[in-house]
Amino acid sequence: MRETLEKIKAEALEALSAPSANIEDLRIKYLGKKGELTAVLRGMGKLSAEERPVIGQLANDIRAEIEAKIEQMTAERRAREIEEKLEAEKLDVTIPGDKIAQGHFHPLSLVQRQLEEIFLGMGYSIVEGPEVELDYYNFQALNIPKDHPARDTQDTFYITENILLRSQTSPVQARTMEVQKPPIKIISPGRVYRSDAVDATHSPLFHQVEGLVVDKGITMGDLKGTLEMFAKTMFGEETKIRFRPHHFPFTEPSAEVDVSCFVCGGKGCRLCKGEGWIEILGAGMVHPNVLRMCGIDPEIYSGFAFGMGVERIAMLKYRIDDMRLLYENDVRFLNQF
Ligand code: 2U9
Repeated sequence: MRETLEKIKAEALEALSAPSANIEDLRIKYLGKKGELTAVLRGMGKLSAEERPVIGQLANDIRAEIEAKIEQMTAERRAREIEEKLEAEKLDVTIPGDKIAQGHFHPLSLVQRQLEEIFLGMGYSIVEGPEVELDYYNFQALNIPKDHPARDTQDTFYITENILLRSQTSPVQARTMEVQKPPIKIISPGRVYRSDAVDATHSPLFHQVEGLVVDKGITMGDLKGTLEMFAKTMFGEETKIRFRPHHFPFTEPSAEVDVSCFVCGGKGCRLCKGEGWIEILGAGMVHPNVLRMCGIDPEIYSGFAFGMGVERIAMLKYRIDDMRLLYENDVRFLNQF
């Protein structure tokens, strides 16, 4: 019996030493309930009283040795697995990272945000409204009835006879006056549409920022002070402004407003075409008809309004000579901003 036990031990230890050994199968084979060692122990009844404890001890020692070998092999195998995994997943944190291409604001967004920033700083609120508008708010409430010639210069896209794509952001301000009592101090930035052919200075879709202030005692002086402040912040402290008389149906009196050329300071250069002045916006005192139609009594309140094209300001600021560049999304152009 001793020889059988020694043979089991030798065989088990050798089998467990093989690199490809299935340790669990071998554990069952040698130590399991139906295993070889158990089978030997079952035959111990036939042994003499003297031999039994000796063989019993030997069997226990062999079991302990095989168990120890199993434990050792399992630990070695686990350690090897961890090592292999670490090797396979090796990470060099000192390798320079991959650069992720970073986006940035479009030049039109940059200018629109700068305009918003300036007027927010003067206490204005930003109001937005629908791009698909009623003819009423886009034209009629702004003193441009159905047969008015100003409809030609603001020809837009009609969805039905009375629904259109707004040709200016003024309808947002008309809507605001209807629901809000003065004092009103708002700007309305956004997309507008006109049925213009595309060229270097025209596009059927462009962007405006318009402003409106309505309160008791608002005068042309307030308008001039506001636009002067705006021009100095936008184009530089030395900038001057100039009002030229004009006509808009929704303001009276009305003016086109120029800034002194921020390139030559007024001497005349290529940008200002030798004029020394650059037209940047239109403005005026809100027409009493407009106030009345929007539910505000022109006997009590007065107001001023102004409007400017975001594309025009962006083109001047960044010396862009063709408006189409702003819409083509060519990254060679956009990367410059
Ligand atoms: C209300 C009343 C009056 C907004 C104004 C202008 C003058 C103007 C143009 C500038 C270049 C449009 O983008 S552009 O083609 N705008 O000249 N806009 S006054 O007047 C208003 C607005 C709202 C209720």
